[in-house]
Amino acid sequence: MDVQDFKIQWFPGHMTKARRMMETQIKLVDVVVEMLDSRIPLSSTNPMLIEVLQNKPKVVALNKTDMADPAKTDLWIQKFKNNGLAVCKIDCNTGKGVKQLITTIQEAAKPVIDKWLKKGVKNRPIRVMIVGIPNVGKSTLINRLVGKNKVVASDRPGVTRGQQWITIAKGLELLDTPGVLWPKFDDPEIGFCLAMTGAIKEDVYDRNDAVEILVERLATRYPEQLKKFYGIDFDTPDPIAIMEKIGTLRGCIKAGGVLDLNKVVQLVLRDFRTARLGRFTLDEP
Ligand SMILES: Nc1nc2c(ncn2[C@@H]2O[C@H](COP(=O)(O)OP(=O)(O)OP(=O)(O)O)[C@@H](O)[C@H]2O)c(=O)[nH]1
Ligand SMILES: [Mg+2]
Repeated sequence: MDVQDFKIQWFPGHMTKARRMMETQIKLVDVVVEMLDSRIPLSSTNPMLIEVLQNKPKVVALNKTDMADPAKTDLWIQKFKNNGLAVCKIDCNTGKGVKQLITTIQEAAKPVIDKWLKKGVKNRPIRVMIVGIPNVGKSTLINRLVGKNKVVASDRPGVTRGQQWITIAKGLELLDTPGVLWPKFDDPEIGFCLAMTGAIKEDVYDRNDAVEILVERLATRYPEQLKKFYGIDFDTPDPIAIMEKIGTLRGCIKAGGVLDLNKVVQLVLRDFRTARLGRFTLDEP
């Protein structure tokens, strides 16, 4: 299975609605935080946002750093900085980096605040809109900042539907938005990365195809981790042979002693998505 043959049956209507809502709200916003998944900093960047966000100051937040390859995350951070972007690495599950993110947002808002001060406007809260692909952790960040479960966050794409402003401490107001994808992926690689990290619902792509590509990729880039975690050995990154080995060891066998490929696929996907298998970055910096 070549990643260039990987297909996604697309496009959910509520995303168009979400985009329109963003276009309306952007007028009220001082700073935009684009949350990316640090396992796929490139594939999780929404090319559509450039038009929608106009020239608002932007801060990039690389989330889920606890699940990504730390060395690659640092390379990505450097790359974003080289491109002149304000960028922070965060982990919303533990709150690591969140303080630094707030500081960076305040710095990005400084020109706007100075303009207000000239007009005599004091103590106006900074309005921040959080945007990003589905399931990247936008609602989790807001809950962490407010210190309670103000908005619903859950491990499924498409949880947030409406938009709501939430006041947090330090003179900030945050707007949670529904995760947005774009109508067409220029490269099947992007669809693959979004599918594997959980931004796309499973009913629009072939899970077995996707995991075959994933296993081949991990076996090529991170062979030692794969070998160690499953207690297997291999010389070439042949995904089917590797999945057979995993299946045999883990008892994914159907009646008659045949390999239950669906079960292996489910297992590998779970181990990958929970990061028990290891910390991986799918997009190369
Ligand atoms: N490991 C890890 N998990 C995270 C992190 N941030 C969020 N999550 C998990 O990711 C899942 C999705 O989080 P949400 O906050 O609902 O994502 P969202 O971006 O609001 O998703 P939509 O509303 O569907 O667009 C949840 O299971 C979170 O617990 C993180 O930094 N690390
Ligand atoms: Mg949400």
